[in-house]
Amino acid sequence: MDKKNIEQTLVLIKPDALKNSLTGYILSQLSEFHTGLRFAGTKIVHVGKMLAEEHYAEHRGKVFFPSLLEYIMGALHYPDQPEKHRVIAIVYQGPDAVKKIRDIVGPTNPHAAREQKPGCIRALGTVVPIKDTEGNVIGERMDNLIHASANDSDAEREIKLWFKPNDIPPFMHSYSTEASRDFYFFRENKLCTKEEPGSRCFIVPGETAWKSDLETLRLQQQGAPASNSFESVVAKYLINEKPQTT
Ligand code: 3AN
Repeated sequence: MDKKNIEQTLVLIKPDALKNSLTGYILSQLSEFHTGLRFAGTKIVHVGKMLAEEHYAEHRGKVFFPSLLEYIMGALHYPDQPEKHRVIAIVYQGPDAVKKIRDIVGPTNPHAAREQKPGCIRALGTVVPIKDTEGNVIGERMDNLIHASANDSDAEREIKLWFKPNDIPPFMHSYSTEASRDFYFFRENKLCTKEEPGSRCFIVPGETAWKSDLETLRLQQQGAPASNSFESVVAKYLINEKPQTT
């Protein structure tokens, strides 16, 4: 298969879309009939803080960042119902996957979406003021229903953040994988290569992992700088795991 045909993109159907029962509408807009793209992976994810922070890493430090985390974690739309804190994560695959999906999704700001691209998915979103503890408006949050990767390198980073290789059928892998030769554990969000009290194993020998993740872990072990963070590797292995009690 040539590279063009295996182009992939990540879509997240966010908590506001789930709350407003827009899942069916969104899936229909993005269906193979409309886009020529196929599902390569899909999962329901209870989004933890580490995954949320890694997904939105480029917005760290911005005024809307804390609110963005609460939004994707489901805490804003379902404050008293943690069982409903989830998003639907989907990998679509096919020619021009990134551009085709972004076109249907529309501009980031729902107000701009309504003006510039009536009919796009984000035209159904809302803009919500962010207030400080005194009630002063300090920014705005865009509840725009859906995330879609902005370009090929974001798609690769995001798909590897949300999905393990074996969440995707083997003939639909777009990124290099490698069988691990080692055990990897973490404890209190730190990497360890031996089992310790309270540690959790997340990769075992023979397990197929993203090659870039294993490279990051090897560099981390050597104390050498890696281009990806340890958190970006481990977050996907924590998806839908109960928080550690030890
Ligand atoms: P997009 O989702 O269109 O790729 P990004 O990646 O720039 O946009 O931003 C990710 C998310 O962060 C957006 N979906 C939106 O919810 C939020 N966001 C981005 N820029 C702003 C902003 N200036 N004010 C408030 N929220 C923003």
